[in-house]
Amino acid sequence: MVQLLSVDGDFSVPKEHAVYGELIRDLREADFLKFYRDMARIRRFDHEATALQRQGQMGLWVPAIGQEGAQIGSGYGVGPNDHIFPSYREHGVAITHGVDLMSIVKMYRGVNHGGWNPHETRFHLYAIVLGTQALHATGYAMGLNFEGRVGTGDPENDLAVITYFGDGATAEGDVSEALLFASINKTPQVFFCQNNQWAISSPVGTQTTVPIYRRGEGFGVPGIRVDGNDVLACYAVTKKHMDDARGGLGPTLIEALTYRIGAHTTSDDPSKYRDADEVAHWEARDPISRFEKFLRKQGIGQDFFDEVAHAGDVIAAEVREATFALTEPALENMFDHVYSEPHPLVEEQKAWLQKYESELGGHSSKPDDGVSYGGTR
Ligand SMILES: Cc1ncc(C[n+]2csc(CCOP(=O)(O)OP(=O)(O)O)c2C)c(N)n1
Repeated sequence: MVQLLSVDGDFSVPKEHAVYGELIRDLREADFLKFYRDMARIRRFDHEATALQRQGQMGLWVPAIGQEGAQIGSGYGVGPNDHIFPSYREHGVAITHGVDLMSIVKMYRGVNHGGWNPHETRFHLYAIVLGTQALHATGYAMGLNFEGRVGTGDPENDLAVITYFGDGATAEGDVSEALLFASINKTPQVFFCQNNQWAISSPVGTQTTVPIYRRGEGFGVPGIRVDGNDVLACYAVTKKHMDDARGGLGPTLIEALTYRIGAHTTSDDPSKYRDADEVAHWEARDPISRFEKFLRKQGIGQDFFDEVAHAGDVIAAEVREATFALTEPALENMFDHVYSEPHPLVEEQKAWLQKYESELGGHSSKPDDGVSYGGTR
């Protein structure tokens, strides 16, 4: 397993992982501070979103607490033009590629169509159906091969694709099919599995009998395991294998060993199926406090941590205020983007609902959900 930061925040590079260590040596203090700021920001947002769901402001919230190291580290390891195919928990990765926090809130409130424009962000829409995004990513990566966007050495031209999924999703046929097609077609692609140990109430041992990073071997996709609570290792391993993929060396499966500290979603009570001792074990390996120890050892003072805590309070207040100000979207929105061309059945259903609503006295809506869908949808 690649680990560059000990639980006590000491940085060291084992000889066999020198290639990853070199990538960290290229980073500056500003990069380290950015990693910390973003991990803290997304955790503060996560707590606020959970509170908003409890107050009835969102239908559901999916917390990513404990997985910030895997998400922020890997997110920054992805190149600026690469494409990202996430599952529904990748809020940390989302902010490393410019997705606005309120877009995520709106999606879980159910007032927009998925949240953001993948054409602008290259961060594709959250996949709720487990494993489908692995196939979408492989298909996209096959297209990059087809268009000659791989291995030319031109940084403006070459691209790679990353897909995120959980340990439970590896038991879906879609992930196996995606690995096979990636291998056969030598796609420019990374499969990034966050093994957070649980698929709702099913422990990882019920999904696989071999370590997840080895699950690609039979398909011809090499794998590597990284400490998912070590933001630096996650950055370096992702960057290395995305760079290799862009350069034409084919796909890699990365397993980030981490832990879902919170509930699966706000509809779940994990105390029903797992021990408090297990949670405490992983809380002691928290990615944010580990990185804080590292930064303090680098001489970063209390002022910085105070500033980040204050920024978190400001963001939480802004998100809260913006959520309270949300209005219902226009009724037509749920019909308008189902097909790219008008469809008679959809038109009929829309007309029926409009008539029904008008009989009830009208639908109080705002004609814009705040998302620009661009020209590619
Ligand atoms: C095809 C499919 N089957 C079942 C579900 C219901 N479901 C939602 S999340 C989940 C567990 C997923 O666990 P994992 O892949 O480990 O990801 P995590 O939620 O832990 O991030 C299940 C079974 C689904 N969304 N899609």
